[in-house]
Amino acid sequence: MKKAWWKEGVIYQIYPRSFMDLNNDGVGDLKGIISKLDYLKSLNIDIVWLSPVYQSPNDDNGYDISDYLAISGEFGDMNDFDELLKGLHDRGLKLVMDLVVNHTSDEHEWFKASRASKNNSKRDYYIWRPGRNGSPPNNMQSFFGGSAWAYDETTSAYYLHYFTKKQPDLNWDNPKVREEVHQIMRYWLDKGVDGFRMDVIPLISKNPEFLDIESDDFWDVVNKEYANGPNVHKYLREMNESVMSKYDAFSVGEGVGVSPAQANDYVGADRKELDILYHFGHVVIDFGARGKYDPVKFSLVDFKNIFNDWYQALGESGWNCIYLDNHDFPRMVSRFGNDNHYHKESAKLLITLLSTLRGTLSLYQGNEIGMTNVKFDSIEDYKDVEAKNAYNEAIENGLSDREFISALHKQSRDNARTPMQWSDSKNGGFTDKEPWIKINPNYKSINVQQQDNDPDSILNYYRKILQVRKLHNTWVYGYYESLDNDNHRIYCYRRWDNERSYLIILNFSNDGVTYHQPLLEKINRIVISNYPNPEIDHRAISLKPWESVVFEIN
Ligand code: ISL
Ligand code: CA
Repeated sequence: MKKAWWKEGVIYQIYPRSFMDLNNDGVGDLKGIISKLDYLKSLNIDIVWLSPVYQSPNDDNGYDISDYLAISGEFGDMNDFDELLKGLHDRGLKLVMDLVVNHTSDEHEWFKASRASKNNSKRDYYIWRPGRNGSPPNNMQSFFGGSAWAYDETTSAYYLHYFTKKQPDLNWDNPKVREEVHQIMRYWLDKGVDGFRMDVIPLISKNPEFLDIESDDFWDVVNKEYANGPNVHKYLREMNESVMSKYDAFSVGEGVGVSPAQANDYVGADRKELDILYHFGHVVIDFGARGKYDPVKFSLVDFKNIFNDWYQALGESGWNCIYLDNHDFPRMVSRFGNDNHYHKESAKLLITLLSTLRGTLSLYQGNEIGMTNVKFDSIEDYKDVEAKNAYNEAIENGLSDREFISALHKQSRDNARTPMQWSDSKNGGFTDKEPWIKINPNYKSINVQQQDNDPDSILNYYRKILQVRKLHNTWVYGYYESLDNDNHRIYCYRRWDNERSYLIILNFSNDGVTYHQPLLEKINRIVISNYPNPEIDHRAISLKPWESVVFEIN
């Protein structure tokens, strides 16, 4: 396995709106991040991924960009950005920007020109089609509800938008569009940024025929009809050749709609396309045929099988990203742990899992203190356009307000977007003013200040295991094998290379479990555990609820 700094480095994702508000207008800002640089360094992370900070009308919180070369006034200005970049580099940290180029905002100059007339020079920057007898060109749905086509009166035509109406999709078949994107990338790379997280990158190439879609299985449709279009690999190779390969920078693609079998077409070492892919396996594990608000039950065995399959599929060629949540998904401790009785234990267990799987580790702000989902009472408190659209659709379809609000409690993206909980003072120390989205009321007990002072806190465990990980390349590059894969309460696996061997045992249950494992005879030492003094007797370990132990074995 070829070594690289971006394979070993740990990514920490910042959602700037919700990280730290220094000028007290209720919205997080770049100066706020700058004020926390020493904190970031203290976490033992290596790379900061900034969700979009570009100019944007914020229909989708910055994922709708109206100027790729300008900083949003809400967040600060280019001087603040330069100061942030320097502050990170001075501390030996890297910076990755979010590159959102499947679509722009409808307020981008390109789209304003494109929609103005049929014969302007930017018309083909976007995807325009005539209607079919007063209906959209085909039956494709937007990810955020309703048709993926919007009718535009000025030129009596429809434009494609996979996300909101204010996020028109770019036409990547136009070489001028690709060159514009390359220029944007060069601008940021020349400034010194260390890479890009590429938003919905598998969606950029469209099948120009736009036939009607027959299947109604959400993920099947995303895989076959939205992602992995006819020219996606050509465009990524071109991007790599003319931009990325010229810099010591890396790319991590959001692998929406990519199956394990397709993964190495994007990240195989010989492909020269992307460096890392973060797949959707476990983050959509409970999505039903109609998507996230149609949830299905899953078992620990299903969960393990996803990690097993992706490990196999990427093999010794491709490279994975290891994460359990981000700004689009519920909080990991609420979804995969127990955020009630075993909050601390299960949060530490999940961090242990993440730290000991093969791939680049990507952590989200708040993971370090075990931030949880939030339960807002009213749709008014939800800010995400996706949540609001889904709510309206559900109510139209006859669901009650209460029913859908409780679905939002579980699945809303706003679970991950409440302000960072710095202290137990007003608004968690995030702002003095009304925050743009309400803070989770549990900030009084879950916050950085309190955990910083507690040697047994989630925060200090996180710092410690990331420190340990730096000494153990085996956790990054080593082989992986799941043991007793059918066990539905225990996730046990081995990681090894020519030099070292580790055994990881995680109790994913609220029960005490006596677990028999022959490899326990070969224990050399305990590397880290989330309870003091694990109880081992010969070939058995008596695990407490959500106990996790990492052993070095002979
Ligand atoms: O959020 C999702 C499910 O809850 C995903 O389907 C999401 O739409 C998908 O991951 C794409 O996400 C990315 O592109 C979107 C943006 O809203 C997300 O925040 C971004 O991460 C459009 O740019
Ligand atoms: Ca602010």
